[in-house]
Amino acid sequence: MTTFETISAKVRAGQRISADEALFLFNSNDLLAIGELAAQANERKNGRNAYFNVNRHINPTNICVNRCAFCAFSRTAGEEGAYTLALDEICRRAEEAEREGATEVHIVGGLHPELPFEFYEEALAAIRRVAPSLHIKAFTAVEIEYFSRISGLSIEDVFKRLISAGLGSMPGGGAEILVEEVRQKICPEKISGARWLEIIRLAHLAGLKTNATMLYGHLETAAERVAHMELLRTLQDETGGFQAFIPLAFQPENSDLKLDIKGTSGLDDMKTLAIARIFMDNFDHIKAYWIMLGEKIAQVSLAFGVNDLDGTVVEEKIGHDAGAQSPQSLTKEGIIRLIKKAGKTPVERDTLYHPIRSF
Ligand code: V47
Ligand code: SF4
Repeated sequence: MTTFETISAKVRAGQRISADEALFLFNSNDLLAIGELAAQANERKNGRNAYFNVNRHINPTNICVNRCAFCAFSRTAGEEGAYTLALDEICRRAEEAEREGATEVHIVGGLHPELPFEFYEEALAAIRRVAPSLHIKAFTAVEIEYFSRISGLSIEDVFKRLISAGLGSMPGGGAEILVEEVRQKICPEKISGARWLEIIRLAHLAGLKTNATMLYGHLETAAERVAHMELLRTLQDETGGFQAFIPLAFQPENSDLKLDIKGTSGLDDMKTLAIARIFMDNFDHIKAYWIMLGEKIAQVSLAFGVNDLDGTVVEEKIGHDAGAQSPQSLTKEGIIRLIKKAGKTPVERDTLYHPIRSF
């Protein structure tokens, strides 16, 4: 019979817990016990260190042919608020980021009906020219699949071309919930969960590190969250190409998902992050994305198994278009203060988790 004690004994012995055991934890309200277990699992991997990076997000366009029901960021071409950045503007933002001490640009956007694949290739090459020290973390598996469709290139060739233009790694977006039944309700136009996993597998085979996200707090069940995490854990066993797992708390404003919810609760956020740490035993990093969680929840999560707070971001659109109440940007000093007050050692990292400096 599953009890908290049997799960706890496994985790303390460094053994993997099953999907049923993870579900047992979701059904428990003993947040402190779950958090303590997650904190131990994290400390074994990361000691007292908590990572952050200095980065800037750039979203080249919000025009998207998909229009996922949960997404308040996307627009149809011609709709009010639709935009596409010119290459010059993308370069200006990257240059400014480098000048202000960023080590990374994080680039994701909508699936634009007219921009050719070469636009994205040129954007990477241009960023590399104007800001050569920046690591370019760009494009979700959903965008990569779209590039293959619009260019007629294979996924492998899309990766080859983007890597030679300057792509350094990939963020973890587009995963949402990988279980098809949920996916059909929240983003029916998007590539399937199986296809998302396949493209990420090909990214790892091409030598790219990626992250993985999970959009939670809409109409998925706890069992579906666990199934999502299990699919990622299985792929990680195979490739080892994932760096961080990032649960993204759903922001409900301005979305077409007509749910009677006001966003996730602090308890659910904390439990989800802690269970992710315990269950995803082959992921080194569990990231609390402070943009969606708010600074306070993100800070407290450092005591519940989290070891990464993402970055300075500078300008955030996806969460804020959906009503996120967090600021657009945190300064490096702000993140350092937040981590220190939580009793951890702030470590600035580069995109690939090489430490740059401890504070
Ligand atoms: O895939 C869209 C999510 C993702 C909403 O890899 C929403 O380091 C909440 O993936 N409420 C894009 N979430 C952002 C993303 C990300 C962010 C930070 C770091 C990394 C990383 C990746 O944003 C989308 C989708 O899952 N999203 N709408 C919403 N209303
Ligand atoms: Fe487009 Fe991505 Fe928004 Fe879906 S989540 S509508 S694919 S920008």
